[in-house]
Amino acid sequence: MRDLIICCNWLKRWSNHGELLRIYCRPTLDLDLPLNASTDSNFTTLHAFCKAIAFQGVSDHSGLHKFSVNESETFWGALASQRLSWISPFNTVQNCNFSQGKIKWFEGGKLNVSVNCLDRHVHTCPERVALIWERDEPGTEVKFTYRELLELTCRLGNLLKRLGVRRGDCVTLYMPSCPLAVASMLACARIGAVHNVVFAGFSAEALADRIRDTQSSTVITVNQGVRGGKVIDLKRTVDQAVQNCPSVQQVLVAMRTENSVAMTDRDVPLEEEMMKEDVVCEPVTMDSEDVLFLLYTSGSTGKPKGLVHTQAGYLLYAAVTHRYVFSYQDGDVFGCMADIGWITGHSYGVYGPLCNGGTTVLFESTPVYPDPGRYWETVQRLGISQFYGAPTAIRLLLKYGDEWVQKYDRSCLKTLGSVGEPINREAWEWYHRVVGGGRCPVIDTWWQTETGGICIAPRPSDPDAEIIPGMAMRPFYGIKPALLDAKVVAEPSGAGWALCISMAWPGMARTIHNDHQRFIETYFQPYPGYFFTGDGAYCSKEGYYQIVGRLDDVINVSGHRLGTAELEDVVVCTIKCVYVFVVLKKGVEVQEDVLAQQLREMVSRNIAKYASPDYIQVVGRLPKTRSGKIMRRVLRKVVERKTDDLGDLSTLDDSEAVHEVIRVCNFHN
Ligand code: 6R9
Repeated sequence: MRDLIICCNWLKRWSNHGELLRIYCRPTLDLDLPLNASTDSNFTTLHAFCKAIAFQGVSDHSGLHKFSVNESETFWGALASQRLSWISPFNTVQNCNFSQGKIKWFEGGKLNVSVNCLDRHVHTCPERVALIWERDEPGTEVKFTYRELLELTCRLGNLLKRLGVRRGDCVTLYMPSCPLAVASMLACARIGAVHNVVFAGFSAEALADRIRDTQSSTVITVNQGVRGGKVIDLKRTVDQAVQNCPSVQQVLVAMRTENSVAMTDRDVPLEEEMMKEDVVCEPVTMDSEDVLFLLYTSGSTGKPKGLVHTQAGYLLYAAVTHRYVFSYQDGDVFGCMADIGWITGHSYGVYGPLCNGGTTVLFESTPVYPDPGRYWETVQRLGISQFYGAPTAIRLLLKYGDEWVQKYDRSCLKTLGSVGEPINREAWEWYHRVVGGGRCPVIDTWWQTETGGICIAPRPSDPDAEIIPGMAMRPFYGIKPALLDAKVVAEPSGAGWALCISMAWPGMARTIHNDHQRFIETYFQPYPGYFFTGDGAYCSKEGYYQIVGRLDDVINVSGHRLGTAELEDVVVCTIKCVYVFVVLKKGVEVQEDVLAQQLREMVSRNIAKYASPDYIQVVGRLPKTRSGKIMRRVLRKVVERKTDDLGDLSTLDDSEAVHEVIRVCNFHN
């Protein structure tokens, strides 16, 4: 059914309180818009939306995409008024100016994010499961309904208020993915505080840097974390960190394990104090552009950037992308494997699914604990419908072979998502063929902490539209990418063009905490009039995007710029001139010179002779960030012998991996 059908007596129906207005715009978008006539002052926007769609004859994905960028205000205005619950409606849809780095959406609107994620679902479906906490120990998951999560959030909100946390204050969380962490995020949102989640694997110094930058007076943590069967003393790390953070007045400590920890005067036993609080906590009325959270991300130089996201635009964008990119339906179980310490955990572990009234999985473990079948055993046991993981994990698991996947029933899976890095062809094919049994679309989603939500992905689109392995494919509604390269060469080569976005969207970051100038310089000055992503990309003549990787991972070989993803697709890893690092599959033994010969031939054949590797180095593992991205800029410094200038390593997962690479490189050269 390609024609637009607007379910027709909508004009008659819209005034019925709570009535659903359905706009069927098959096969791409199926908007269920709950209309509330008494509060809907934006009816005119919606009216314009319907008229415009009908008038423009939108009948497929590309038509709707065009509409969303040409009529961006109408598009986002209608979605915002209908998909969020407002305390008072907004006056303007957007007010943005890239050259000033000014990004404002839905000004004048008032709402509370926790009400949008909890209360409104408690009214309609209190016993629906909101969270499934997939604890480290398989088979011990704990479920929380919307009613329970609201109660937990309210108790925590009241506790924070009792401890003196006020609207606008920043609370730092250093916790693993767990219901108390989600409730803490939502409790901040409820009382108007700002949360700053720091991945609970960062060092005491990295944590201290982030606490100091935010001037948090309150930190929330757990006594110990449990991951991959190992116990990690998180409270001890917090103790070390706060020694150098004079702003911190109190540390709330939840008990993840039964082991007691030393408590000081500053420490507050979280569960005990929380249970003294009421299960009702009045939500604070927030402006659309008040800050919701800060999240730090490292740059290749300088100190980490605290990106700022605000209330309405972020929430709307997370919810809409969650629903349409993954085709999330009521009753589905959404399995985002990312930790809440990353933007992926924020947008698709917490805010997107909860805003949509969905059921979301909080995964505490690792892909290989207690064995490499963990993900698929979890899929079977929890009935996960959408599995959202990272290429680094997929590459790791494929090394162990297909049996670990095939042991488990994956018939509940509908969609497989990928995020964080380019997914090379081998991993893509394995994910599709073995994990999804050839049945589930693989959705490679490109986005960043800065973008707040997914910007390029194969879906939504016509359900039978093609998906090309290794390509993120199509811009999301309201996203208008531009490929520019005014700087280095006129023609794209190797690394592709600089991927920019030419107009604002609701989910984008608003500034860098305490450094608006850096925000402007980093994102808006390199290409005036555009948001610069820092990534390189190609676009095919069909308009499909392929992300090549960070432009700072680009290498220049004999005057040719080479992108890392392209080489990696052939051999799976590279560095300057070209220096290839190879990690062998488990149990594989090969003679290194034979391997080197084969790899050189493969690259010459599949890319070009000039790209053929000069050095090939087998290593046990690669330096990666804690979210699994290979730190190529660090590899480059190692082979350039600049090991005393490795840049910001605060996101490095395991510094031993760098030392190992340094050792083998020195040994061989
Ligand atoms: C969501 C997230 C952002 C950087 C981004 C890019 C890389 C993310 C990707 C991808 C190729 C994809 N990236 N998704 N590269 N294909 N599907 O990862 O945010 O941690 O801020 O990293 O990750 O280089 O610029 P963040």
